[in-house]
Formats: sequence, structure tokens, C-alpha cells
Amino acid sequence: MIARLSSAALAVSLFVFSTAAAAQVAVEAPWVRASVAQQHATGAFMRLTAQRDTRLVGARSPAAEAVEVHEMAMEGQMMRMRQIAALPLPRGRSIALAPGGYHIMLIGLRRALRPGERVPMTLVFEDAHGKRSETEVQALVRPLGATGP
Ligand SMILES: [Cu+2]
Repeated sequence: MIARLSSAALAVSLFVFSTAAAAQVAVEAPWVRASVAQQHATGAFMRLTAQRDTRLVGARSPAAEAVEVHEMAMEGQMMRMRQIAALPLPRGRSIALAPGGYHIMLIGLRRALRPGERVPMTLVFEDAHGKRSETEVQALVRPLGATGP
């Protein structure tokens, strides 16, 4: 993929890389569960590894009206999802967002998401000093029954 970038584009991406180093987070295998027509919401999943203590504090996507960070938690006898203000990403530890656990919720889907297409998402991170940075990802849409990348 790098080989296909022009040297100018490569220089720009290296520049962005270096300025974002303060809250650098590796994003692996981002994917979104497919949705059907009229479906209101779906989940996005990935693996995040921060090089310094960082928190995932938000996300957005042109595919949805709102994007929230969710956790699963017991409410009485029921496992329910709920929004959290931030997901801690301790330095060097790989944090999984996966079905049944932490996930990113795309709410108010603007259209059905079909398997095989890519959904652009912007992840917003905040480092220990409160400095924010953003990372763009292209999440692959996987079939409704998918449980992993
Ligand atoms: Cu959710």
C-alpha cells in the first residue's frame, strides 16, 4: 500500500504521523456489523493499542447521526449496554472492542450498511494531559452474524 503512495503523499502522512505522536494509538482490524433497511443502530469493533496512557473519548462517522462509546454491564439480571464518557487505553495494552464487550455504537444510521463496504470513522483520543487527537479509520462492514474480524 505504501508503495502506491506518491512521495508527496508519503511526506504528508509522515508529517501527520509525527504531530499525532503525543497520543498515538494503533487501530487494528476495525469492522462494523452490517445493518438492514430501517435499522436504527449498529456496532463497530476494533483493537486499540496506545503508546502512552490515552482515552478514547468519542467518535463520529458520516454514516450515522451520532456515535457513542459503549460498555456492557449488568443491570439487575440483565446484561445491557450503556454509554461511557471515555474508554481508558493504558500504555502498551491492547484493548479489544468486541461483540459482548466495549464497542462503538453508530446511532441514527443514514442508510443500510452492506457487507464488504467500508465505513469511514473518526476516533477521538485524549492523552493524560488532556490533549486531543483524531484518527481516521475505514471500518469494513461484515455480515450481520459476524462475531469477529
Ligand atoms: Cu451499544
